[in-house]
Amino acid sequence: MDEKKVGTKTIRLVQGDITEMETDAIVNAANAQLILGGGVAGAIRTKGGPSIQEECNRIGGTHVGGAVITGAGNLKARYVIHAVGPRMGEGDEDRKLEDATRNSLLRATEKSLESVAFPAISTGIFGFPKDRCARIMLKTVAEFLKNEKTTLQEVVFCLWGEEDLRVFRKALGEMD
Ligand code: AR6
Repeated sequence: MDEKKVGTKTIRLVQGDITEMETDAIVNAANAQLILGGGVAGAIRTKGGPSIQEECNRIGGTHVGGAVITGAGNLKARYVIHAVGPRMGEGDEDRKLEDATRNSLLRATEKSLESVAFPAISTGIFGFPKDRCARIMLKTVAEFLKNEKTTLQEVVFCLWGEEDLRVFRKALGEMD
């Protein structure tokens, strides 16, 4: 199952490179210093150009679980939402991942955006298990779309590999 309706809104799963997404915003898997390193952040830095890091530098940083929004430079999306997921082993990881997801949805709503694409936050360099990430992020998004007043109509999960897509598909299928 690659799509789930939450009322009139949609959660969708796709496989691919998040920097190619044409959603209003894409979410970066960021660190608290907002220094764009490897993985998703590296792809955003390379394809988006220097303005995104420059804007991050002006913001300076945010807490783990936080999310800040910048322009998207040369990317197809209009905004990048930099969500700081937990590093595995630092403690309280599930709650921090939930917060990072929820804060991203709040930033998108504040800008009246209709669509946003997420990567599997924390599951690369930060070492968070993918199945646990899928359950937490999908549940947080579904509850947000169901309960909060939001302009968002579609939330996409853009998964890098086929195996990641399978893991998210399974978690989406197991949701109430
Ligand atoms: N599109 C979609 N997903 C991707 C892409 C892409 N282009 N590239 C990687 N992934 P990661 P983290 C997947 O490491 O674990 C950076 O240095 C990847 O397979 O990007 O939150 C930052 O600056 C994995 O499943 O993020 C931070 O310091 C998922 O995206 C730190 O890494 C997240 O992997 C953040 O680490």
